[in-house]
Formats: sequence, structure tokens, C-alpha cells
Amino acid sequence: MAEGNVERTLVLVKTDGVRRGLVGALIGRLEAKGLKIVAAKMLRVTPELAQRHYVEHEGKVFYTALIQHITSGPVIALALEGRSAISVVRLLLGATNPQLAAPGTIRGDWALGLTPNLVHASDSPEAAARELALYFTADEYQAYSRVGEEYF
Ligand code: FUP
Repeated sequence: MAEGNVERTLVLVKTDGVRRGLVGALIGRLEAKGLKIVAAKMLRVTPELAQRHYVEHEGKVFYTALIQHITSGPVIALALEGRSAISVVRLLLGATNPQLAAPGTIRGDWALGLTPNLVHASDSPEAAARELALYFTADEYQAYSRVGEEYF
């Protein structure tokens, strides 16, 4: 297995994760894996931002519920960096539907609903670039070295 290129990905702790008090636990899982937080903020997603974020789902039966949910309370947006970060985060989250997510994954262990599935994460390099630009400006990223970085 190749070492993997260093990538950046967008993670949102959705409002169900914030309301359930799981922010620390969720971020802790991602940090413990070796992913580095390079930008972070709490925000309320506006309907306009939600529409841009979920543009690929416009017109689907669950679209209205999706927009309603993401705009219904604060979220935590994170830019995470690491080797193969995009696919690694998706594996840690587990299947989109928490009822089908494998035990041991974040959704498999901690979620049950489909729309309130705790976390969003970019699913491709193209999506990561597009989504990171929706939530962060270039000057919001921090460059620093993590202790133990040689292991990651
Ligand atoms: P994911 O990339 O894992 O977030 O999954 P999708 O892009 O397929 O779905 C985006 C969001 O829509 C997910 F948070 C879950 C939600 N969704 C529903 O609410 N109902 C569905 O039938 C499918 C997805």
C-alpha cells in the first residue's frame, strides 16, 4: 500500500452532533487517527450556503429535509489534513445510512437516523476543493507541526 498523498477534506459536525454533545468525541476520533485540524469554526449554515453545499441533491425526495436539518442549528466545520484524508475520513464515518454503518465506525456506533447522521465529509478531491472553499477562506488555514507527525 502506497503511503498516500497528503490531502485536505471538509468535515462538518452536523447540528445533531452539536446538540447531542458529541463534538469533542467526534473530533477526538479524527484527531486520534492522525488527522490534523488545519481550520475550524462554529457557524450557522444559511439556506444559501446549504443550497450551494447540497447542490447535487437538488430535486431529490430528501432534499428539503436535508436543507432543513443542516440549517436548523449550529455546525462545526473542520478542514482536516493527512495522508489520503478524504477516503480515510469517509471510512471512519461509515456508511451514509447509520443503520447500515459497520460497528466501529462513527455512524455505526453513534447514529441511527439517515438525515441526522452526525457528520458530513467530502467524498472526492473535487468535492473537497469545492466544499472547503464554501466554508473557509485561504487566510483561515493554520500551518503548524503536530507532535509525533513522523508517525502520520
Ligand atoms: P454522504 O456523502 O455520506 O453525506 O451521503 P450523500 O451525499 O449520499 O447524502 C447526503 C446527505 O443526505 C446525508 F447526510 C444523508 C442524507 N440523505 C437522506 O437524508 N436521505 C437519503 O435517502 C439519502 C441521503
